[in-house]
Amino acid sequence: MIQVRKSGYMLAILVILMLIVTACGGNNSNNNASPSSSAAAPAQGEKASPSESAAAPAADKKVTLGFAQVGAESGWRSANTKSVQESAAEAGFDLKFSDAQQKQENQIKAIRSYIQQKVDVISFSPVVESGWDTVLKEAKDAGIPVILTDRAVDSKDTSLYVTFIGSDFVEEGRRAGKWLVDKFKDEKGDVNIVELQGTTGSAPAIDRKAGFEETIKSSANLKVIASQTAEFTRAKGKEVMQAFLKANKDIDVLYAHNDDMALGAIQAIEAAGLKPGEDIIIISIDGVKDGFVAASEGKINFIVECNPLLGPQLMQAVNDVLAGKEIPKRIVTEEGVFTSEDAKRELPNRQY
Ligand code: GYE
Repeated sequence: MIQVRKSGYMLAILVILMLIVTACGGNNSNNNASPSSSAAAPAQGEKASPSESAAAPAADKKVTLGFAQVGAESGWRSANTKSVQESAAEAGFDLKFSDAQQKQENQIKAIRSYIQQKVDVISFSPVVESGWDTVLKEAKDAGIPVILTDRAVDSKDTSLYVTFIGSDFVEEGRRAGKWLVDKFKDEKGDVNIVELQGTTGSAPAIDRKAGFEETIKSSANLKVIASQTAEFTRAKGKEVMQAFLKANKDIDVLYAHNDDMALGAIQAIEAAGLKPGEDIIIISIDGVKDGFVAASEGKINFIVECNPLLGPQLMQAVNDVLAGKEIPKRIVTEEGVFTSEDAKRELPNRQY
């Protein structure tokens, strides 16, 4: 009887042990059977525990790009901003974006804050050419690569930035000048030109002026009789053109460093009872949609294209720099020129 009772106890213990083992095993097999829930669990755990979050690849490897934009002064700039934001999102980057309202001090502040935040790469379109060495040196010392887009700096030390992606503004000025020289090749009398310059001290204003002057100087009768900045904006373009019209009776040509200033000037010309594109020949640079509309209506006679869609090239450069690849010091964007006739044809295809 004792034997029977003993083996009865043993059996009971065995059954209890088996139950415990099955219960544990059941839990384990549940975890294994459900990969989706087991994948979700560690992600939550990583957020809670800093030691585990160091191993979280997706969250930690997201590239941070600090972009210090010039402002929102023109149609070109809006298209450029959109291109940068969309391309950064497509590339899966964490974009920190700031608008400097055309002020260098704001851009410098933004760059310093990106350095502090230890972003992976800094990019910016320098509002003016000079005065960047100190802040660029700070970025270099912090080991953060800088990519210039759209506008160049005049720093002698080119090791302060990795590359400059943007247009050849001197060439744009030359293209504008060449068209004008050709248009007036049979004209013997004086051709009076007024010029609306971009932001004083900016690369596009300096270079577009230089390229234009270089090409028209061979024709002695092509004369720039007035030249002033209108800061790349429509409002200023209108204001300065009004002043030009008041001070000069015989204006034959307007050369505007961008479409927006030309569009503002067109309002002033019309208000003065003159026909833009006929009484005054108009050349501008950029090729944004509103510029194309004016050109297709014959109000702008010639547009030199400047491409604002720099986002994809910038993101590519960021990836290349972080991958340690060698990239060219200068990446030039491709662009064309358009007469009123071309503008009419091209208008439906214009993206910006
Ligand atoms: O032409 C003008 C803008 O830097 C190329 O800036 C850019 C210029 C562009 O405000 O419209």
